Amino acid sequence: MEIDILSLFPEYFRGPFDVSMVQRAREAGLLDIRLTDIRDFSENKHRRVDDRPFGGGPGMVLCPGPVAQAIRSSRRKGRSRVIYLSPQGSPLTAAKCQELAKEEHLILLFGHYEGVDERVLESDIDEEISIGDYVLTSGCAAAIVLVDSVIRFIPGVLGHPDAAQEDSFQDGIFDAPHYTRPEVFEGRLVPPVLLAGNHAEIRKWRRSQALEKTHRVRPDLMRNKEKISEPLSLNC
Ligand code: 9D3
Repeated sequence: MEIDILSLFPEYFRGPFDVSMVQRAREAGLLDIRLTDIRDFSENKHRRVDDRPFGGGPGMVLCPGPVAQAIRSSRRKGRSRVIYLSPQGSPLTAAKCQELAKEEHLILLFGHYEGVDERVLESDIDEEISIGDYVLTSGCAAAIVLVDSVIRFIPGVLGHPDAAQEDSFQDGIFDAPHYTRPEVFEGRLVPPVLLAGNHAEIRKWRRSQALEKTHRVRPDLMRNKEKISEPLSLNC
C-alpha cells in the first residue's frame, strides 16, 4: 500500500513512522509512506497557503489552490482514495480500517487552523473521516491513528495472519486480562484457572471476563452479543 500524507508539518510524522510496526511494514516493502508539504504548492513567494475566512470569524482557512494542486500531484487515475480527516467526518471503525486496507493508494489530507476551503473538499475528496468525538489541535495525530489502524489489516504486517481479526472490537467485545510470571505479585495471585491447564475452562473464563468488562464499561457494544448466561457466574 502507498500512502501520501499532505500537511504543513511533514516533520511531525518522522518519529511515529520510523519506529515499530510501521517501520517494519515499510522495510518489508508492504508500505510506502510519502510526506508532502502543502507549502510546496503555494502560489506566492512567501509560501503562504492560508487566508482569512470569508464572512468573518476566528482563525485561518487553507486556500483551495495549493490543496488541490497537492492532491492532484499525488493522485493516480482510478487508483487513489482521497480521505479528508476532520471532526465533521464519519467515525473511523474497525470495518472501515479493514475496507481501507484493501486500497492500493491512500491520500490523507486534514485541516490546519480552522479547516480547508469547502470547494476543494467538494471537487477532490472521496470521503471525510473523524477518529472520535473530541477535538485535536490538528489532524496530524488523526492521520497517525488512521495509518496505524489500517496497516494492521495489510496481509503480512502483523506476524500472525489472523491477529488483526482476533483482536478486540473485531468481534465487538474487549480482550480478556493477561498474566505472566511471577504467580504472586505484591500479594495478588494469578487466577487459578490459568495455572490449571484446562484449555476449555481457560477459554470459557476468558470469554466471561471479556463479556463482563464489556458489559460494565461499554454496554453499547453488547447489542447482538450472546447474553451473559448462567455458567459464566458474574458478580454484578
Ligand atoms: C471551532 C470549530 N472546530 C471544529 C470542531 C475547528 C477545528 C478544531 C480542531 C478544526 C480542526 C481541528 C483539528 N482536528 C482535526 O483536524 C481532526 C479531528 C479531531 O479534532 N477530532 C477527531 N477526529 C479528527 S480527524 C481530524
